Amino acid sequence: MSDLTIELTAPNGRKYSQPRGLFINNEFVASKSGETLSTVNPSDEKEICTVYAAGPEDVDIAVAAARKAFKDPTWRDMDSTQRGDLMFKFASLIDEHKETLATIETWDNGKPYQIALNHDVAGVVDCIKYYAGYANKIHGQVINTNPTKLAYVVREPVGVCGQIIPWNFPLAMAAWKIGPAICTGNTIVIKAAEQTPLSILYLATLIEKAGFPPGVINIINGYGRTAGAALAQHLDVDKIAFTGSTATGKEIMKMAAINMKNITLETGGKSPNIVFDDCDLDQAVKWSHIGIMYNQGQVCTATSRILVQEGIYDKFIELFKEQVAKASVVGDPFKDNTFQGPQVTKAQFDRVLSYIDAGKSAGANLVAGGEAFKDVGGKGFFIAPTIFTGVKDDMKIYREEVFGPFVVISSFKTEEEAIRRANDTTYGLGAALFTENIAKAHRVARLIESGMVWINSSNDSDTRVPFGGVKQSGIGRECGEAGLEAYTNKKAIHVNLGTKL
Ligand code: TXE
Repeated sequence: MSDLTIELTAPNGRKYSQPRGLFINNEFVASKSGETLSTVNPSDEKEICTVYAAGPEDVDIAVAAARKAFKDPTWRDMDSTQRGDLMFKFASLIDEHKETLATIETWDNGKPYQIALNHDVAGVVDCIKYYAGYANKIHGQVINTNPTKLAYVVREPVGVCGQIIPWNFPLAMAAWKIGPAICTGNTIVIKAAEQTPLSILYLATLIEKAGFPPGVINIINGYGRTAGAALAQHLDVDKIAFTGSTATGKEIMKMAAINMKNITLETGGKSPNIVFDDCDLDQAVKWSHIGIMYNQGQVCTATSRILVQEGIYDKFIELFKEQVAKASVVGDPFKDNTFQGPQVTKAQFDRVLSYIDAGKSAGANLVAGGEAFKDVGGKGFFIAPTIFTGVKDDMKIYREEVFGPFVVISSFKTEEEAIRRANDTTYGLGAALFTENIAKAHRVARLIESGMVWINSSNDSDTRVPFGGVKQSGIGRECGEAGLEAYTNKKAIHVNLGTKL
């Protein structure tokens, strides 16, 4: 057996072949330098395996493969319905392999298996199918100018797209990038996060089976500062799509400037959740819990700042605390009733603990959690769901993204104050609001500075609906028809039908 595959048995007993190579030209290959990276099970802190890590020379090879495929008539001139068919086939293969994909996702990332299966992988199938349907519906335009001129617009693929994804939803973030790029006829080099390299390599095994020509979808693992930076700076990459931290997003913007790449960024957030005193309190409590604690709190749109109107502040805290104690079942992510698994890595675990320390030393009131959760065999990066109340707007824990099961709550008096404080952030990704007053709901939604607003709900996302932020939460949109924008260029063609000089 070559070292490009390893036979593994996951903690739930599932046996499968794990690819370890870089997926370039429909083949798994070793990195040129032989460098590897190690990935760890966050539930027990043991290494799962190592995979090959791309360096700049591997990025060159992957980009060259993508460029060759982009120019090759097999892909360039493929009938758009056929391109859609390949994507539908890919979606069915993902569905057939969903248990293995979800197993790997849970093992490598720590997210509960039931969620990995029924949300993450189901969402991947949904997304690829959605964009498959778009493949033969990308239309241009004819613009009426005058009788002796014909002006029409064709939508063309951008070219070779570099895509850099994070570790919180490894497969789902891959799908959000692959779907719109491929249905519009681009070719891609996608780099997974070094913390979660495994599921995407298994996904790669389905690409050739689906019938994609070599070089259309290339998948590499590697570190951000080497492989990611090489992709962002590459002169033969036409577009960069990135999901990750705001700080890295800014670095990517600078690197992408080298050849003025088209860029889309989806970065961090500190999304507010405004709970008015005329809300359905029971529902507000339940959605507020999901809004921050889902996926171990590792969600860019997590509604991590709860602002509660003063008349219901004490009651909300009492009920919210009860809800967290009841619904945030922390434990082995392979157990069916687990809601919260470990944080993805030791670094993220330490980061959350450091914010817990910051909250305590700033004098915020700790009402739940505030420490590591040790009841899962004494191992793993588990954090007790943490609630701070009485949090002041200038505290670090109120202003910075924590990315864990960690929420801050404070009270407000008026609608005007709630809007002002909700917007008092450099971020602008999501915002939730709870009220039974329909006019107030829409009035506030309009004034919130964010890419998404949830009324009487939190953190809904749907492949068909645009997703993205304003301010320092990003540039551009993913999902929905809007997600196609960044993957096509509009070419204007002017035809002279008889204007003589
Ligand atoms: O993110 P990075 P990290 C936030 C969250 C988290 C913090 C740090 O607050 O705690 O970011 O996480 C690649 N050139 N989010 O350090 O660095 C990297 O390899 C090119 C929010 O993991 O942004 C990975 O593939 N690429 C977020 C990806 O960028 C680089 C999800 C994300 O890593 C690079 C994740 C470089 N110089 C973290 N440096 C969200 N919006 O959902 C890193 N990368």
